[in-house]
Amino acid sequence: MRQLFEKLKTASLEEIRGAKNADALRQIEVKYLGRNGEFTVLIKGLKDLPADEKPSAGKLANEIKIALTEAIRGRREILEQETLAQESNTEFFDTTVPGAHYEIGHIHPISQMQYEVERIFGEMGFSIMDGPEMESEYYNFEGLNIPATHPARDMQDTFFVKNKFHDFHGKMVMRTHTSPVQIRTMERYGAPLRIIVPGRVFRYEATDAGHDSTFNQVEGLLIDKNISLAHLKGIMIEFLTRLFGKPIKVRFRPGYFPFVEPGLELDLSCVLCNMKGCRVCKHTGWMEFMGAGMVHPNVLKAGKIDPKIYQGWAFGFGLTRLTMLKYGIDDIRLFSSGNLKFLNQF
Ligand code: FA5
Repeated sequence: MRQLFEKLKTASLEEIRGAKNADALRQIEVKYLGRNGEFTVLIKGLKDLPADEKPSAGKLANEIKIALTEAIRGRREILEQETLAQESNTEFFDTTVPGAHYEIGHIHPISQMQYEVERIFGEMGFSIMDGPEMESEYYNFEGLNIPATHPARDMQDTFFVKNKFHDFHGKMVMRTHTSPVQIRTMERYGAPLRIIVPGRVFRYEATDAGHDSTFNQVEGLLIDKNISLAHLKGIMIEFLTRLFGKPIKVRFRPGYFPFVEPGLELDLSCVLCNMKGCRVCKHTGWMEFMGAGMVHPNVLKAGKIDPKIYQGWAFGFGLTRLTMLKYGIDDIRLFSSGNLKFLNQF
């Protein structure tokens, strides 16, 4: 009897494992465990065994029944998963349905303007420089001829950063302008130089439509022999004309910055009314554009350049304000607002 049971167990388990689909598995189940199944019939026969063999044979029959039931359940699960996988693979896929639309973002208008400025100055032989946004007091002020007691320090309210720095370099500040990179570049590369420095600057300032506490500037520095303000005028006319795509005039007015001598302010002909007079240029035909001047000898010395041999000019304009001018934007705060209705226009 035991041999019969074992033989049946081996044969049925093999068939179960080999069942190709749910129907085949059901037939195997009926064949062995159905009302007249082979295994059922054997169990029925247990009653004819001698009394002393009945308990062990009954136990064995029970174990085999559990093993078969488990094997059938396991095989059924595997077959169901296989069927599901096949169905998803062969599922109809309509290639004409439009795909999902994902927002991929684009370049911020100030960065777009920065790349344009870099391209134009690059074409005129200027290199693009970079410098740290957190600066030492030395590079932001003293090296630029603005000592601690100088009233010109009041021109730029400053965020000081709690941090230790070299004694000679003073405290750390968020740079108030891009001018510190003038000295860093002179120290590193010496003369002659022809660079622009686009970058973010920070001022402790109440914000309004025209002022922000974080904004972008572009510094310019040209150092060589026999350099005059005429070169600055020529470069700026060329730059602005290429940028606005129409002839632009510039004019100098006296201005004061401790790091230039003489210092000046540069205005450009109103790009909105072409000098006919409008509300934006206050009917003067001119717009304020930037500070500039001949680099002060003390600044050249701080940059380890001999002022008796070399001279040059520097300028600094607001890249954020230039972007406003180019696109007629009337509130500077829009740039950092994260307002997509605004940003998606560029
Ligand atoms: C300077 O920062 C000087 N470093 C510029 C300079 C460089 C002069 C080299 C001489 C030689 P000023 O503080 O004026 O200068 O700032 C320059 C430009 O930054 C301004 O013309 C203006 O366009 C922009 N600007 C100044 N303050 C703000 C502000 N709060 N928000 C937005 N733009 C500003």
